[in-house]
Amino acid sequence: AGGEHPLPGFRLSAVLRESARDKTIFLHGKVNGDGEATEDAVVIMERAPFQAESVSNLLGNNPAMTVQLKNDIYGVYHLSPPAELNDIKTTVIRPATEKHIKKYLHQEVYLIQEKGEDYKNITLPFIESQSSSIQWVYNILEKKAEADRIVYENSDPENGFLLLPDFKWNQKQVEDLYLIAISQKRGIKSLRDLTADHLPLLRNILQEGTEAILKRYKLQANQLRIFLHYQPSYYHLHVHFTALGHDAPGITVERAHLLSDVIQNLEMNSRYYETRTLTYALREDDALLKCFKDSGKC
Ligand code: M7G
Repeated sequence: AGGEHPLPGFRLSAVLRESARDKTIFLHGKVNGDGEATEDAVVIMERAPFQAESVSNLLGNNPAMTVQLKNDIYGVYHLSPPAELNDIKTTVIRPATEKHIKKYLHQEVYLIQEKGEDYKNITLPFIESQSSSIQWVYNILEKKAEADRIVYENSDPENGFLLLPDFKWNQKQVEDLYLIAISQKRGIKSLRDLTADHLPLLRNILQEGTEAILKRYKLQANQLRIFLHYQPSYYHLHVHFTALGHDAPGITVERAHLLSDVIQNLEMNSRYYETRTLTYALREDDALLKCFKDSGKC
């Protein structure tokens, strides 16, 4: 739709969020779709992290530096970087759903204490009523998308997984390394579905995933933060691998569950995640929060 350009005729509707510290901006816009139609798009722009090698090459080549301030031993300069150092990573979601747009909008958040029975009575019916698509996951598993990005594959249909770069990572430097392992088996929605039956799968992800990352990126297992989200955004089991030194988004205590802890908990009690209360935050406009407020009328 709308020709070759990813954002034909982009018009800004709203700035959803921006962060001077993270050098990111999240936009909601309209683009031209088929014919007269317009489509919603979410665009995420972020300045790429520096790579020591390219900046040291640049500085070694006497680049033009315009002085902004000079005082004693302190100087601040403006340096126009060459194109390859001026990369703006741009993520486009199109057509974006209402949910995508809301995901990036700043909102008040509230904690939920979800008991095992709340999951069955409130959360599960809610998840099942949502049409949120995980087609992108199936595309990866079926090698219809991102096949050239796969870092490691265990093709066992029960206990296998695919490991590939998360789309949050530009793969240029390991400082902000971010990969995801996606279970070959379908139908495991989230942490809540895990039992001791899934231990072989989880151990494979931990063991083989860390080995593959060591081989390819030279980061050791003890330099990685390996975790699951609860709630996730996409209900097909996947595990996040991030560089420990990187403050990746989504690593807050109320959302991230270390894979090694998950494995141990299931070793101790197969029904651990079926029965225990799980705490997580929901945004003010999240329909699931409303379900909890209406005490289960979902
Ligand atoms: P999550 O815990 O379900 O939700 O993780 P989150 O997005 O709120 O963290 C899904 C993970 O998959 C995230 O880290 C996303 O950045 C990543 N991801 C999402 N999509 C749609 C894609 C995609 O199309 N390709 C790849 N490689 N990663 C994706």
